Order: sequence, then C-alpha cells, then structure tokens
Amino acid sequence: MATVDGGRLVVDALEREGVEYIFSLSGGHINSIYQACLDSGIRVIDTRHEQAAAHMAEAWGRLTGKPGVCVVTAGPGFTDAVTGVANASQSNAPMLLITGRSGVSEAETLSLQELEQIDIIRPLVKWGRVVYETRRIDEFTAMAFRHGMTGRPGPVFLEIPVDVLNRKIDESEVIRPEGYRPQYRPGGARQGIEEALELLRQAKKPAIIAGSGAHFAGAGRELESFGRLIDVPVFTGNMGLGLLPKDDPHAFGSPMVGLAVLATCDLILLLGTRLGLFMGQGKPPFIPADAKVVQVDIDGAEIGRNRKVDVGVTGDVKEILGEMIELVRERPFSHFEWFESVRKQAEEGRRSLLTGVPGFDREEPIHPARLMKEIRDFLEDDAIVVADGGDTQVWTILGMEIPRPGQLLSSGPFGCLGVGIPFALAAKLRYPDRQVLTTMGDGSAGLNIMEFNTALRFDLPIVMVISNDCSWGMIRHSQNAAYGQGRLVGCELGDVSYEKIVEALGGYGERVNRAREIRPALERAFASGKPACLNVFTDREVGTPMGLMLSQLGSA
Ligand SMILES: Cc1ncc(C[n+]2csc(CCOP(=O)(O)OP(=O)(O)O)c2C)c(N)n1
Ligand SMILES: [Mg+2]
Repeated sequence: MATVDGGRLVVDALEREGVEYIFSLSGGHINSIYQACLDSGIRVIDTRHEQAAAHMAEAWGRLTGKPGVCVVTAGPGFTDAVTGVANASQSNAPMLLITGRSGVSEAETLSLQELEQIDIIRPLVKWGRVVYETRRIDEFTAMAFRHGMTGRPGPVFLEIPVDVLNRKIDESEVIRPEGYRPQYRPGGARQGIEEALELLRQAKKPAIIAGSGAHFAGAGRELESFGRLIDVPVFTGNMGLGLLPKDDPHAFGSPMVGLAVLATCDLILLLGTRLGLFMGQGKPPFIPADAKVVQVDIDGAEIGRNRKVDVGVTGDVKEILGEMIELVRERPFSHFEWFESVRKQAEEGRRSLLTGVPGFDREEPIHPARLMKEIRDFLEDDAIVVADGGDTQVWTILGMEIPRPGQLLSSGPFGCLGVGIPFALAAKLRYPDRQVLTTMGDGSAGLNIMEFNTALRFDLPIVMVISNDCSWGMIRHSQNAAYGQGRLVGCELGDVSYEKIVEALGGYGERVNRAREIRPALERAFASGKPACLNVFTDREVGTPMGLMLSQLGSA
C-alpha cells in the first residue's frame, strides 16, 4: 500500500472542498503542506507578512462565501496572523487558519517557536483544535469546514504539530470523511414568520435593513422581490451593500446615509445584521426608540443584542424571505404611499452627500469627498472597491455607490487598519478582469505596503489611492476635538512619497495635488497594467462625524 504524509492529507481535504489557493508565508513547520500543494491544483500565494495572508484569506472568504485558507508557520508566523483572524471574527467571515507547531514529542523542551497557540486563538474562532494523529488530519480538516460553514460563518483554526504533519503512514490507516456537512440551510419557525409579517402589515412606516447575513445566504433576489412586493425602503450594510441593484427604486443605500428616513420609521425589519457599531447599537437615529423591531438572524444569540426586539426569528435569511414572499402573495399588502413619500427625499440626500460639502469644488487642497466622487465617476460598474484608513474609510463608504454585493470591502467592526492592500489583492485574484481599487489613509498605507511586492510577483495590478493628510487623521481630529489644539500626540506622519515606494517595488506611482488631475491620474494608473499607487494630497482640516464620535469614546 502507498504511504502518505500529513501535508498530503491536508491538501487532499482542501482539494475536496474546492480550495484553489492558500494564502501563506513559508516556514519549516509547514514545508510538507507546500510540497503537497506542488503536486496538486492548489496554488500557494505567499505574502510578505502573515497578517496580509490572513487578511487575504478573509477577503477571499467574504467574496466566495467559502472559507479562505491561510497557512502559517509555528510561533511568530501564527502570532502575525492573529490580527487577521480577529478581524474575520468580528466580520463573521468564513476563513480557516492552519498553523504549524513544534512537535508533540518535543513538548516543554524549549524547542523552536514553541507556543500554546490554541489558548491565544480560542476567543477568536468558532472552533479550533490541535490534531494529534496523522491518520485523522483529513477528518479534522473536514470538521473545520463544517464548523466554519454551518450557521453563522466565522474563522476556524487547525493546528498541526510538525511531527504529526511530517509522519508518513500507510494509506489504509487514513480516516477519510464523507457526507460531513448539511446540504440545506435552516428555515425559521412558521409561527415566527407569520407574526413578523403581521407586524409588517400593521406598520405605517416600515423599512428593511439587510446586512452580511443576507449576503452570505445569497438572498439578493428574494430581497429584491420582497422590497418590491410590499414597497418598503431597503437599506443594506456591510457585505449586504449592493444586494439590491443600484437603480432599483427600493435600494436606499447604507443606513449611514439614510438616517433621516430611518429616524421616522415605526418598524425596522433586520435581516442578517447585528445591532452593533454600524447599526448605532440599535439606538436612535439608526432605530427610533419607539419603533418596533423584527430581527431575522442565523444566530439566535444575536437577537435582541442592545435593544428590545418584538419578534425574533432564527434562521437563514434567504429561506425566511422566501417563505415571507409566499405568504404575502397569498394575502398581499403594500406600503406604497409611505415608500413614495420618502423615496425622493432619500434620492436627493444621496445625491448631495458628496457634492453638498463645503469645499467640494476646490482645486487645492482636494476635499476627500471630491476624491471619492472622482473615483466613483471613473470606475466601471463591476469594479471592486476596498476602503481602508480612518476618515478615508468613512468617506469611501459614504461616497461609493455599490451596484452589486461584494463590491465594497472594508475592515468591518474590528476597524483594523491595513486590510486595504491584502483585501484588494484577494479581490483581484478572484476577479482578474475587473478593476480593483483600494482607498487608503496615508497611515494605513504604511502597514502593509510591502504587499506591493506580492502584487508584482503574482501579477495582480490593483490600484491604491491614498488620501494623504500627512497624519493619522481620524485620531488627530478626535484629539483636537477632545483636548484642544496644541495637545496633539503621536498623530503626525509628514509628507511621505508612498508612490515612490511602490515604484521602487516595480509598480506605477504618481503624486496628485489638484482635483482636476485625479481622473487623468486614475486613467494612467489603470492603463499602466501594473500595481499602482496614486498619492493624492487632501485637505488636512476635514474630518468626519465618525472621527468626532471616537473623540467621545469612554466619556459617556
Ligand atoms: C491596526 C490599527 N491601529 C490603530 C488604529 C486606531 N486608528 C483608528 S483611525 C486611525 C488613523 C488612520 O489614519 P490614516 O490611515 O492616515 O487615515 P485618515 O484618518 O488620515 O484618513 C488610527 C491610528 C486602528 N483602528 N487600527
Ligand atoms: Mg491620514
């Protein structure tokens, strides 16, 4: 009988799950996985920092709905990846981290890179285990996929000690799992669905807010039909952005831009969105204090977080919306008048969001809102935008119109600066024929800029547009607001030629100072066919309400 080693067993399991890439940085503890990849269809995308590999795996998971796989070596390789796992954990993104470890036989001998990794990662993952037997590696990898993909998505973790990984065993000893995942997603209790619909029917001014849960359930078509059937404003947030086509009159964009409408609602139907940061913790103006709330979530533990919910239904958003649609068809109702009364107001609000800010028309210094408008007008309809940075990220989320889901990626509630370049690389890998652009604060640009080397090596021509205010802007504005001028600490970064760093790595770079130069620079950057950096100098004095909110953190 043939023998196999642990690396082969990992790769067998990944291939069975349809994995195409692993995001990684090399190390002695994971060599046998690399070797098995060479003889398989799986390509190793090696980054310059494990954090970036983890971020790429998260973005891959968000874009495909299946866990992105990150493989890192023991000890420092693992600790470098932890930030990426933490971000994926807060964003409910499907991702699998496989890490090497010093050998079981060397435990407590002060061997190379020995660390109790599982204790560090436990709070960040849905499920995490150490594999102690080579013959069970395939089985444990299958378990990791089951845990990662069942119910609410999130990161999972597998640690394989180097002696377990390198051991060769007889093929006949290997446990090969089969039929290890559910084929169908959970629907909600019928009575709950009927109660929810009854509240919706009675409401005078209802709205829907759909989030990442609706995206991961693939509920776009159902959401579109349901919005149209009962005529309600549909807001979308996080990975749910773009679930309705942007020209659908029911698509009201992000809740952040629709606060005026939301503030007048008497019922909110939450579909796969948590009542956390981006939902103002469920408080006004996101959700009026006296509004009724119906919440649908795949994770019952999310229902009623931060505020009272009138009806909570646990289950998959697509399944539940499907049932609701059938029930409304049997007994139709519509909120057309209310919907019509707010549609124009919302449209106007969205139109003037960027152009209405003072300084928008100025040539120099460029207003960040102007930068976003220029980017938005330039990009093709299927482009993917990644938002990174402090104020820059907020301007991007406010400024972009997202035609389809998965076209705007930001760090999510973990607020992790530095995701931009790795997220963009994963997006380009997934969609080589589409424009991929990441906006970026100058501070954030510094965190993972070496990944332009990864971009060059794997021919991933992303475009990074830095909104350069020569500082950690969001924090500078919040310090100013809280402590006054003259009390700034640790915020200034100076004028750095980031475009030259990218040029030095082999990419394309340009500096931009005037508003009218933005569009031609974007054209040249994309036409270059290389990974590119536009270093755009923007108005240092412009902050965002989010920055001011930060200044009040802890003062309540
Ligand atoms: C990894 C990480 N470190 C620190 C912070 C705290 N932080 C939030 S916003 C911000 C400033 C970001 O500056 P920049 O990237 O230049 O964007 P700008 O606000 O200037 O647009 C900082 C340091 C964070 N969110 N993430
Ligand atoms: Mg900045």
